[in-house]
Amino acid sequence: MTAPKMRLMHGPFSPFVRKVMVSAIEKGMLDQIEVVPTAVGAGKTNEELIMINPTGKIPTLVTPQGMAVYDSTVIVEYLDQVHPDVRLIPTDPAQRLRTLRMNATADGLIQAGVLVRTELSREAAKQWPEYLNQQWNKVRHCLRVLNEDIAASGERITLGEIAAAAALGWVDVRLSEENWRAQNPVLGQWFDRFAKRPSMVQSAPPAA
Ligand SMILES: N[C@@H](CCC(=O)N[C@@H](CS)C(=O)NCC(=O)O)C(=O)O
Repeated sequence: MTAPKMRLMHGPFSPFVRKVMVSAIEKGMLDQIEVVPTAVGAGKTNEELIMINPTGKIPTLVTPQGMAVYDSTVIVEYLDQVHPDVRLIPTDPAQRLRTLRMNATADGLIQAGVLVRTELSREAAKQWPEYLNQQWNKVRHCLRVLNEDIAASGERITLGEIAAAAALGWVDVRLSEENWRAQNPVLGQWFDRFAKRPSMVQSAPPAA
C-alpha cells in the first residue's frame, strides 16, 4: 500500500507556493505531495480553504494526519521535520538566523511589491502617490539587502536563497518595469544562475 500523501493547496503564479515547491524538489520530496489547484483571488473568499487556514491563503499544506500547516515558511519547517537529512532551515543558531532573516526580506519584497501593484491598479486620480512611493522604497531596499546577503553567502542552499529566488522570479514578471539587476548586479548574476536549477525550472509559472 502506498503511504498517504501531503496535500498542497497550490496556485501556479504564487511566489509563496513556489517557495514550497522549490523546497520540496530540492529535498527530493515532491513524490510525497499531492498538488491541489486552489483558487484565491481579490474580493472572493474560498470557503473551503478558509475553514482550514483562517488567513485564506495559499500555500496551505494538509499533512497525512489531517493537520493544516501554513504559511510557506512553516510548511518548509514541517518538510524539514519530516525529512531532516536535507535541512533548508539550518539548526546552527547563526545560520538559522541568517536564513530566516533572508526569508523575511524576500517575503517583504513580495508583500511591498503586491501593494505597489494594487495601488497601480487603481485609476490614476485615486492613487496615493506617497504610499506608492513608500512601497517602491521597500521593494528597492529589500533588493539592496538581498544583494548584500547573496554577496556574503556560500554555496549552501537554504530557505533564504529559495525565498529570494521565488521573490525575484515574481519581480521579473509582475514588476517588470523595475530594472533591479542594474542596481544589484551580484544578486542579478546569482539569480540568473539559480533560475536554471531543475527545481526552479519545474516550478516556473506558466507563460501568460
Ligand atoms: N505569508 C504567506 C503569504 C501567502 C500569500 O500571500 N498568498 C497569496 C497568493 S501569492 C494568497 O493566497 N492570496 C489570497 C488572499 O490574500 O486572499 C505565506 O508565506 O504563505
